[in-house]
Amino acid sequence: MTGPGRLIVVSNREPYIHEKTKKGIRCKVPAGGLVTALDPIMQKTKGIWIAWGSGNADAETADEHGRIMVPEQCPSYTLRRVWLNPKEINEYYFGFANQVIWPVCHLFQENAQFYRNYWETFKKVNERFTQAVAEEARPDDNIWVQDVHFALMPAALRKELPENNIALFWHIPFPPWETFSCIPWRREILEGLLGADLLGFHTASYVANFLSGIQKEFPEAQVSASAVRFGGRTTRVRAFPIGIDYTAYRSQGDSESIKKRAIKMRRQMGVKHIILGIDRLDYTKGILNRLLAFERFLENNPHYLGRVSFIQVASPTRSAIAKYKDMKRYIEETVGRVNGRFQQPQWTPIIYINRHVATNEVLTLYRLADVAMVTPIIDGMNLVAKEYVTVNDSGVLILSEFAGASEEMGSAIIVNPYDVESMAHAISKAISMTPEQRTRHIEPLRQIVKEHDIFWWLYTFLKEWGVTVQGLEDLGEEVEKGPMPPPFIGLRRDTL
Ligand code: ADQ
Repeated sequence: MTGPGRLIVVSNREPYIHEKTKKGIRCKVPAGGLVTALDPIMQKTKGIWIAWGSGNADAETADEHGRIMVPEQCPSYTLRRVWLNPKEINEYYFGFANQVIWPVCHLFQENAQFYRNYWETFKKVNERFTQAVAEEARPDDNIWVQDVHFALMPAALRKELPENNIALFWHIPFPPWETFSCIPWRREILEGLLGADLLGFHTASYVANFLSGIQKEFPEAQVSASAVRFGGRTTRVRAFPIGIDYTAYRSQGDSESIKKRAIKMRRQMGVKHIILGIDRLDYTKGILNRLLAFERFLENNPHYLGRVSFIQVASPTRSAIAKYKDMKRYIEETVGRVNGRFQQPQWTPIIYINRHVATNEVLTLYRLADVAMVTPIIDGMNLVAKEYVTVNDSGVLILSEFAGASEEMGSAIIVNPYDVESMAHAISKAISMTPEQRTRHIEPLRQIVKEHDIFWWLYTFLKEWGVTVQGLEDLGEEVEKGPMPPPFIGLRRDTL
């Protein structure tokens, strides 16, 4: 154990974005699992978060070094923004991260574009972020790199800052080697990752895929079940299933205002059963097959016509990329076709919301929905599954066997997201469960989320890393005691 030092987090997405609006500059919190998970932690540790300054008012709200204290109402940690020009955004973010690593790791190689300029800019941006960390870091700081965008940073940081503790958490699946090896620059990516002291993945199977890939690419490496010895140093590799801020979701979801909103919405909708899907509009999330399953369910169960509605919230994401545009079009055509086929004057089968919704609305929908369908084609973890069972007391979770969450939440109704017919059956099964069956179904799931919340994730990761972090010295004790009290405005997302 060393330290306690500060925690420096590096991620692509910043936790607070300043945008110009007609009403002046507004601060918003972006959708996405990573920010949702790490902001409460940073509020406790008061460290530094280094990220791409992506808002059009980011520069004018930060100082000359790109620094700003956040959150606005309760400044508790430093956000250091790194600036990228349009070419870099296009080639590093939309290009390499989202059209090379993302599709390949989600087994959609056919969606990948292996352009050399994407790779060159990816390297350049990784160097730029490495320099930003070097400017901020003290020798006892613990540098925790987040996600695939900075796969090259652990090795680069190791060269630049040999004394610091360095770790990386990979938030998406790590695919079998046969798939990963199609990336022409796979060797450099793996070498970059092996600069870390500790590498975290969501599940044991991603760890196994990674380790077997290392063995194939570097036959000289010594690979055990949880470590790689290569180039004279050791990198530990382990699964840490990410959780949510359970206490914050539970208490806010249980508030009177959310309960009232849910009751009002149900009355307005006038249906007996409500099914929910909430995702970023990504081809990995399985939205299309889920809608087809709902259509098949209506076809097979005409007595439910007029009595069940499906709410699909799909927040726009990466919409400049052709595959995302295509997916959006297919989904919207399907919504139109299914509604056109079944709609009645007083009843809409699929309610489709194509925008980012505020936290209060998300919580209301979780509270309201009798069934949540979390059916990605493949997903690193999927936090929606965990949020839903936390907020809803008597709902049913239909969960894809290919979401990382299914490793822990195996008592959900598990489905194969490619199998539309069986998903339609899962819907019938879920909505015909009695209130007692639902409560029996959801309670153990909630218990798992409660025990393995975000602070448990953090604690286990830091413990394995062997570091102690300023502000988190009592974390072990608090984790043992159970879920923690909610941090200040821990859940405020896009509501300012
Ligand atoms: P994401 O792919 O972004 O994260 P996920 O884990 O589902 O996916 O988290 C999405 C978050 O955004 C949730 O907190 C959800 O409530 C919120 N959200 C989604 N749609 C929204 C909408 N329309 N409006 C408002 N909020 C919305 C990546 C990986 C995941 C992994 C996380 C964390 O792809 O597999 O679980 O990182 O590691």
